[in-house]
Amino acid sequence: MSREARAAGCRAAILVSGSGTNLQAFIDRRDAGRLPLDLALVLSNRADAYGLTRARDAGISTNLIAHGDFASREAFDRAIAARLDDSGIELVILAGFMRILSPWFVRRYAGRILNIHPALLPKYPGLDTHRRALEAGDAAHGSTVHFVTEVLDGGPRVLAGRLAIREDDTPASLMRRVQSLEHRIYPEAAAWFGEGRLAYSDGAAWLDGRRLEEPIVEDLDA
Ligand code: NHR
Ligand code: GAR
Repeated sequence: MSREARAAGCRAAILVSGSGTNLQAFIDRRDAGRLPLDLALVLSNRADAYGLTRARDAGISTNLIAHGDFASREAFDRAIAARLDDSGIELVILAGFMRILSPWFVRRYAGRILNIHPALLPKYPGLDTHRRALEAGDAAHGSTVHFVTEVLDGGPRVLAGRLAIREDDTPASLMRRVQSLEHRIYPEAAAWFGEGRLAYSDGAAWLDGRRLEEPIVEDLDA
């Protein structure tokens, strides 16, 4: 890799399994000149992920690594890691990536993997979060950017976007509003990493040299 390519900034890969609207938010912010990251690679485990099309349209290298082609989770993860290493990736951004990563992978990229989970963590790790928040009668819901560790959806939290649940909300309406909030907070948190303001150390997230005991919370009602 040339010195010039490195100078462009922190080389990031975005991993997607689906529509990739969060990926699109990163691309839009890059195109606006406000993303201190080099979006070097988009990787998907699904051939039909629309995120791959978005990446190609944006001139980003893409890679398909189909999990079904591998005998084990770790063999799949090793193939992903090989591709990330080939591209000199320094930050791995999970954006609607639906395969749980093995402890081996998480240790290999310790402190360099971010995920966004559609809930106000530690509430509702796992799947079906919008329905669960509604059924619990919660007043608020949202999404949380966190570092990925071996604990599923349990790594140190960085930034949460929060909105008020409305009387007439359905899982679908909540999902739509949560996604549009994600498009604001996820590139923002990743930008902090690119600027060297955000780091992972001693099992915690640190922002501007301060340990985050709780995530930064933004109230974003649209
Ligand atoms: N990997 C680790 N180690 N830790 C995390 O916190 C991770 C992770 C991989 C993905 C995203 C996560 C979410 O935000 C994420 C966090 C997939 C599943 C899941 O059950 C759960 C949580 C998340 C992503 N996946 C099934 C599996 O067997 C497959 C489901 C499918 O293929 O559709 O991997 O919600
Ligand atoms: C996002 O809402 C993200 O929080 C969620 O999937 C959506 C992906 O949308 N992630 C998970 O549920 C992870 N298990 P996108 O593909 O349009 O960015």
